[in-house]
Order: sequence, then structure tokens, then C-alpha cells
Amino acid sequence: MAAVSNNRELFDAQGYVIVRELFSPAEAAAFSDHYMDLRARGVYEGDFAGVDLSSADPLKRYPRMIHMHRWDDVSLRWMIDSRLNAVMTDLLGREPFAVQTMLYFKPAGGRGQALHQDQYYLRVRPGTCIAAWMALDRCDEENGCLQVVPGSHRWPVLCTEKADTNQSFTDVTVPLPPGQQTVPIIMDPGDVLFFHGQLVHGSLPNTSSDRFRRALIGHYIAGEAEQVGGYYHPILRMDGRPVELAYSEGGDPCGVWVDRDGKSEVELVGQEAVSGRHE
Ligand SMILES: O=C(O)CCC(=O)C(=O)O
Repeated sequence: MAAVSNNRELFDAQGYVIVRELFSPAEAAAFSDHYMDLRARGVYEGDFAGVDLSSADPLKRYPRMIHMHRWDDVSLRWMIDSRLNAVMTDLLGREPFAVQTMLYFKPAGGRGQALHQDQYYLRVRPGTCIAAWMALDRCDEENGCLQVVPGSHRWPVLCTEKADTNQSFTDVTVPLPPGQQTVPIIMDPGDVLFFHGQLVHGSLPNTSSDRFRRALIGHYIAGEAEQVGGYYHPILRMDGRPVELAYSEGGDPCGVWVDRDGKSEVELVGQEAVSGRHE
């Protein structure tokens, strides 16, 4: 009898699901070679911090690439791959639209990314976004694997505070209430983690002496969305055709943790102005 997937149940309960070997290890290795080659060949629009081969900061020697699908066919084909589409259609109940690709190299010594929620940046309305995060290397605690807070997808977008930029290359983070903890997501090349736009997630520095922690990431929006932040246009259907949606503005309400009778609850207090791009 064919195995029945319980991906949707897991996704609804915890805000994420890992699909093991959705891509083969050989495919992951080919992607890894492809992006190392692209990185060595030049500088691209949107490189985080720009390439500086003489820098002491490993992230400047291997800056993150963004929106590669706009100029690289390999990235475009991956972003709309039928395997990613099938999983997300199952999770969301309808096909998503594709809005972003990113490649994190995260070499040895590279800083991580402080805890955040993707919906803070994408501002999808109505609904939310979903990420497909594919490991290109073995990802574990030593090389700074992704960390998530299970169940946090039920929280609204939280107001941010200053992050520790010795640990994170981004400068904002979200506070966790007492009792909430991150869990490390251990993955092998070709495994894909799908996670909800409000799931709190991030990563710690790569503390290994010589290992990369490369990841190929796609961001998508649920197909009922009518608006998304300007940085994510043009938007594509999963067959590659463009789809027109409106531009959402910043200034959304955000939540802070308050103590009610010894229990932490989120209260919507204000308006968060965001730069409009996914960091
Ligand atoms: O890969 C990481 O370290 C962080 C990635 C991330 O936060 C994201 O894809 O939204």
C-alpha cells in the first residue's frame, strides 16, 4: 500500500515539516557546485554586504545571494520544481506563488541570523508566506543549522528588538516568552524544510573550523494572497508565468509579550515599519 503523507498534519501542528531527500544528494551536490562557481565568478545585484575577498568577515568573502531566479535559469527551475510545488500544494490546499530565492553559503566562522518571522518582511495579505529551505550540506549545531520555535506560527507578527550583531548578520530579532525554546533542525543534503511565514526561526554562527552550511531557499505566498511587499515583485505562478498582485505597505500592527496571571500572551500594540525586504 502507498505511504500516506502526514506532512499537512505536522505542518498545521508545529508550523514546519521536513521532507527528507526530496532532492537527491547528487542533485544537492550539483547545486552546491553551481553556486560556488557563480560566487567565484562575480558580484550580483543584491549580494548581502558585497564581495570582499580580503575581509576578515567570512560572510563578506561569501555573501548571500538573493533573487537569483531573475538571472539564473538553474535557480528559476529549482524555485518552481514540481516536487516543491506538490508538497506546498498539499500543505496549503492550493498552489503557491513564487516570490524569492536566496543562497546562504555560511562558511566556517560565519555569523548566523537572529530569530525572526518571514511574514514581517513579506507582508502577504491575506494569508502568509511559506519557505522551502533546502540543505546543500549536512546541517547541524556545529555549522549553524536552522533553529525554529515549534508552534510559533500561531503567533502574530511580533515587534522586533535589537539583535546581537556579533552573533547575527541582521540587526533585529524577536523576543521569546519564558518557557519557549528553539529546536535545532538537523538536515542532510537534499532534505527540504517547509515552514510557515510566522514561524520564529533563525540560526547561530557556524562554529566549525572548515565546514560550509550552504542552503538554497525559496519563498512563496499562499495562492489566495492579494498583496505582497514591493521587493517581491514580479511574482510567478509555479509554471513560471507572472501573476499580478498589489503592493502591500508597511506599518502593520505587531505583538509584544505581556504577563496575564502568570501566563505570557501576545498583545498587538503598534505599527512596525519595515524596510520591505527579506533579510
Ligand atoms: O539559513 C539561515 O541561517 C536563515 C535563513 C532564514 O532565516 C530564512 O530563510 O528565512
